[in-house]
Amino acid sequence: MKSTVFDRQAIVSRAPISRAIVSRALISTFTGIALSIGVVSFAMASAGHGNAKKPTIGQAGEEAHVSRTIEVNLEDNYFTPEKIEVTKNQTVRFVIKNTGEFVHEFNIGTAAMHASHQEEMMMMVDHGMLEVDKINRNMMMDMGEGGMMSHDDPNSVLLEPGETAEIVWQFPEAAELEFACNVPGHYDSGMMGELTVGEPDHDSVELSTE
Ligand SMILES: [Cu+2]
Repeated sequence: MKSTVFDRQAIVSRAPISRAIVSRALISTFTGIALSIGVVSFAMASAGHGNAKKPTIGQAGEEAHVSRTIEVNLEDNYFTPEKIEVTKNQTVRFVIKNTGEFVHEFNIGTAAMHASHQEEMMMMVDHGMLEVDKINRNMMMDMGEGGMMSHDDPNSVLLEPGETAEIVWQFPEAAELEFACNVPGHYDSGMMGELTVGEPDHDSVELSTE
């Protein structure tokens, strides 16, 4: 389908900042607080996962099978759109833009996966790899702590302000998933949304994400 045509140049170039500076400062302060609270709360969040059957979140899809493109903006600290509905067996291209002032993540997973990834992200902060508005990518590979000190899982991207990335993802089964930002403090302040993988007969979901 050619109906969704993107202006590539517009996507790549940094989006204009439109929100008030005053509210920025407030958000900044709040995130600082949330970040320190995050240290305490993520350990609790990780304590309770284990026995539920894991839905299959899917896998990296092939470019040739993309039938749908969804644009996702990462803002401070929420997503636009707030929820996403896709169809079983669909291969979706997510075009992800960080239009906020902070580092944000787009991650496809279950609630339990996000809880556990939040611990890894907290360690990245502890090791100085992740700052509020900066990713020190050169530090990611050489930490030697069980190989979890890189951020290269195919189901997620971590972006600095102004950066853009794409994920092509195939959803093999109906499931209730979540897309989330696991930067410490962000998930808890609301930076997550429902990602519903529906059965294919619901043709109308094709048009519902805008
Ligand atoms: Cu975030």
